[in-house]
Amino acid sequence: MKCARPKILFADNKYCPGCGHGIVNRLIAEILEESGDDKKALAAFAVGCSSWMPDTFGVDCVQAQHGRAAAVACGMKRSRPECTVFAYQGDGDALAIGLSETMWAAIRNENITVIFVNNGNFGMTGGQMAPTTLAGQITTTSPGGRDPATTGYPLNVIEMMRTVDVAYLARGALTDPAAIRKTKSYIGRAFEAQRTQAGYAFVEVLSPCPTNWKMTPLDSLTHISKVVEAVYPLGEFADWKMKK
Ligand SMILES: Cc1ncc(C[n+]2csc(CCOP(=O)(O)OP(=O)(O)O)c2C)c(N)n1
Ligand code: SF4
Repeated sequence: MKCARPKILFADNKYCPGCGHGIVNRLIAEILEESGDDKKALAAFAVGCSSWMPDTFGVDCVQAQHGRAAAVACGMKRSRPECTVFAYQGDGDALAIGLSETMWAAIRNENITVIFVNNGNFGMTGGQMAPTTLAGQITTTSPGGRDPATTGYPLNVIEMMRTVDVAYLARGALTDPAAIRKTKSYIGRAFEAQRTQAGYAFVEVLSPCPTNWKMTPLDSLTHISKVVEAVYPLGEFADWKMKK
């Protein structure tokens, strides 16, 4: 059975075969279309492989400077509160150059939705070490494996955000259809938080980068479920509805 592509995705994506970005793009498109928010969606796209998004994802958008997508999304939402605003960022973008903007949007509990794609490296520029790179992981800038003694430990940004008052935090994966469905439900809840004015919502998605990991797409998914999820556990970590 061929599933109809959401209309908002007006062209085939440009990511490498087996990349997780294409799946996450599709989930966001489905959620926006199913909720009717596609008519009033505004996006702040990041620098990185997500910079391909404006070529295929049909919403009004700003291509933010490196690391600044959350700040741009805050400005969009404050000036156009009737719109559904989301930032879409990779881990290098959101946690290396953009950690300050990422955290301050959360600390202010801005009423935006942030979708954060964690593939453990700087994908677009050739697989350099990112804040999320696992201890011992080989990248082009950690050829002997990441050494926490000199570069620190992998950054769990959801744990940082749990220390401030935000509406919604979740981490999903794309390892099989059940995981993809769960991730879709997390992204849906993150947009629901914005619709109900609950405040800041952040969904991290553990995503394969087979090209830079130098693995097959299938091995990349196994690597996430066997290795990456032990460092970045899946689940919901804050939920505004539970606070009431
Ligand atoms: C100020 C600035 N510094 C560096 C770059 C180069 N640059 C472009 S994409 C990128 C990496 C993005 O990696 P990530 O956010 O993890 O996204 P991915 O490509 O993995 O999806 C870098 C460093 C840039 N464009 N601007
Ligand atoms: S380099 Fe990695 S993150 Fe970028 S499109 Fe290719 S597989 Fe995806």
